[in-house]
Amino acid sequence: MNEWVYNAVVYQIYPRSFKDTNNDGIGDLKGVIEKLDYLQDLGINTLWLCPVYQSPNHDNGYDISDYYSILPEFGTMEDMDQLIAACKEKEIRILMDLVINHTSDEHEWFKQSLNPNSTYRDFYYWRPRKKDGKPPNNWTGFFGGHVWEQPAGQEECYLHLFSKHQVDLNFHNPNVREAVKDVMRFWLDKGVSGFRCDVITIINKMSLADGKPSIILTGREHYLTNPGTHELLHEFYEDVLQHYSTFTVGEATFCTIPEAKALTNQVKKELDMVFAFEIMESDQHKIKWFPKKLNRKQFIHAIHRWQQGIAWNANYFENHDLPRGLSRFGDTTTYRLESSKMLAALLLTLRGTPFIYQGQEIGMSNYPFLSIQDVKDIESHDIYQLGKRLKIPDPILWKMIYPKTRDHARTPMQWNDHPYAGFSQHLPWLAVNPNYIDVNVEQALQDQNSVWYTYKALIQLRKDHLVLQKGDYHEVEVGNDFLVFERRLGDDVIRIFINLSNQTRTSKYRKKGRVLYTNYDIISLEGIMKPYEATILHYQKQAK
Ligand code: TEU
Ligand code: CA
Repeated sequence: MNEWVYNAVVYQIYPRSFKDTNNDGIGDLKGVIEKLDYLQDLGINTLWLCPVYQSPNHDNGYDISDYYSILPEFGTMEDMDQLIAACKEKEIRILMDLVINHTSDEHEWFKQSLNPNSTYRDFYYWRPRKKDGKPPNNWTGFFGGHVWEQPAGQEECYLHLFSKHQVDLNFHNPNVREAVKDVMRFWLDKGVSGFRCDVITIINKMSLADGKPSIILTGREHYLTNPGTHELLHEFYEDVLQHYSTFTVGEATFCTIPEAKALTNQVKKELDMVFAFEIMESDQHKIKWFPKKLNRKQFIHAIHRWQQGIAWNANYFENHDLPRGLSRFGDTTTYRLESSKMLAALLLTLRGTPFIYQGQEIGMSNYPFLSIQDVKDIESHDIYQLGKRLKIPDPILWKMIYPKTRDHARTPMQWNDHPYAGFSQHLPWLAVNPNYIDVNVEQALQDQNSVWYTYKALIQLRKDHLVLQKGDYHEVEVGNDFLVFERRLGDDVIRIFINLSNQTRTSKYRKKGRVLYTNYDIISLEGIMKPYEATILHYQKQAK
């Protein structure tokens, strides 16, 4: 891992919802440029930009039709160049979203591949139906339903693990691998510093045989992380990444600790780190559409296991695919402030790279959507359609979809209390959370006690204390709904108390050392923690 990656603090931008400068209701690149001072003030030094490439937008940019141009709604390549230059000046690195498992069905490669004799045919997986007329295999997809589509006039079907507008690329074809490497080089040459690699653990399909029937993703044993995935990632490293000073984080669906270890092995050189999913499953029965009450023990133990299990984690509590972290792991009523700050303290003291999702720094929370009509996301709609086909009654279906619809995270960024939260002067593409009157950046900046200042202070704290960047993780006490741990580097020790419950909790250990941060005015220096308390202390190992 490159040295600078150790102190990266990443801020994820979902451009569509960040800042609209030409008042068409859609965020744009100029909006990102406009807010760079704001981001610099917060202290972050790396941006992850969700896809801004040309796209018909069936999945908000995760269906790319041209990797070499910018979606006009977001601006132009000149805007992108300007953003790269402006970031460089501020010493902010940019990570692009590398979506290579699939392209849009409007990508030129795919259009060419419609001709069975084209050299592009083999860029994708085209297969005939089975003799009995059934699809080529029994796999099921991420957005529900089967994964084969037979376009009108075609003899064969193509594979799509996501929507039918997202066609899976065939990485067994060397031309696909070379084409993807060219895309990577193009962006690195432009001056970006690396990639967030979309669904990287599913890119290598070992075979297209029928899968073991399962309620989730039948067929996944044929493509989840396998030897070919490792070879492919290493090849990207050898041929492209090692020639630049890069940062790579892979989105690792269904990834176990041993797999994450292998994917981030510093000797084998594949990825720097991965986004694991396990911690995010603590309020669902494995599948996100089967929600349950947050199991705090499960949450804490998963964090603990991943901290102990792998050398370097990509830490996050929310992103553009998840509901808001505060709504899931905190308290949006009585302890809104305390619990938002507690989550900030946990995120920024765990070992690994912290990823902050836009709006998290002001404590944005879930949107009170009332029905599927309020939601725009293709995933929610595809799942809704599947539910209808399965004859699930509407109220039950909505109870399954509401808690996890990705649109919770995608509502416009709340900049101030003006109409549309200062995001735009035009009706935004997705509704603004009504809480913008109280929860907005302008208000946060005026209040020294706001969540925003906790993020700022803790980002600074990481910069000031090398132990928070490089120190090891040590268990002190792993409770059912609290966690006490230490980061250690040489004689430097930082001890962190995190209470994830809305009750007072008592650790067997005391708050040893000098208080660097706490989210209450008055705290006990014994092991007693107030509801959602977060306290960070510093001491030297040898000092008494
Ligand atoms: O997400 C893939 C993924 O595994 C899930 O998080 C997905 O969003 C879904 O919720 C599974 O139920 C990535 C992107 O982050 C997502 O926005 C895209 O829709 C998807 O890949 C396809 O490119
Ligand atoms: Ca705009």
